[in-house]
Amino acid sequence: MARGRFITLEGPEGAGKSTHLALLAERLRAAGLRVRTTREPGGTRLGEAVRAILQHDAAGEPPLPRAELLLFLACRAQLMDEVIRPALRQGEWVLSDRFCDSTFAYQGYGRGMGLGALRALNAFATEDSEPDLTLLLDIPEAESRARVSGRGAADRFERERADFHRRVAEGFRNLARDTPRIRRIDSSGTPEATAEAVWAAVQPLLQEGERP
Ligand code: Z5A
Repeated sequence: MARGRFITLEGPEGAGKSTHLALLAERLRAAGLRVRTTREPGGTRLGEAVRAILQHDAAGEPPLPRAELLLFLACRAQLMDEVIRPALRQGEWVLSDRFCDSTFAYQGYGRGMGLGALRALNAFATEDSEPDLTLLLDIPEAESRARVSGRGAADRFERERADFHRRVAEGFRNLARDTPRIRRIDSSGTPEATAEAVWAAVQPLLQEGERP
């Protein structure tokens, strides 16, 4: 059985990751593929429990930056072994709302942790697995703020200062520039325009699958 493909969607808050993950999953299913969707942090019982700690201080105190990093990586290790690797082995396509590049952007560029150490720790958590393709949905900071404002209580990341979000957004762009598997997609237009750009970006993977 052919191995499935692993695609991640990344970007600042409100960039449209959840929206486009759902649209892409629908389109791939219509093309006859079996598709599994997941998210980080989350996607497993452990991951969803830790998500509440990471985003909403469910433990009763905010995690320190190193603890925060290790919690994200613990979620990733669990998700990798429990969901992603088995699905790929079964020939499914896996779409994840955030993955390792969020660690590099938020904990690396945002919190100022060294990228070398983050890459090594991420490799340990994933046992050296990487996405086949990463779609970076990019929007200007003002647009990101506008999309997330007015949708209820802000989570721990949404409450971060503007300069944190600026470093994260810049970090994502640097990662896209330096990493061949990352495709940057302008997500500031209509959802339809972004969906078409996403679909165009996955074509090489689909065509690979058609080769004998
Ligand atoms: N984090 C981390 O620090 N380190 C890590 O390693 C990982 C994560 C894995 C998880 O939040 C937090 O964890 C995240 C980083 C950190 N915090 N932040 N910030 P999340 O991923 O669950 O939350 P989010 O990024 O804030 O998700 P979101 O706000 O739901 O954004 P989204 O999924 O990208 O957007 P959306 O829900 O699809 O769309 C947002 C709205 O925009 C929606 O109302 C749409 O109708 C609207 N909109 C307008 N135009 C468009 C277009 N063109 N396309 C799509 N949507 C559009």
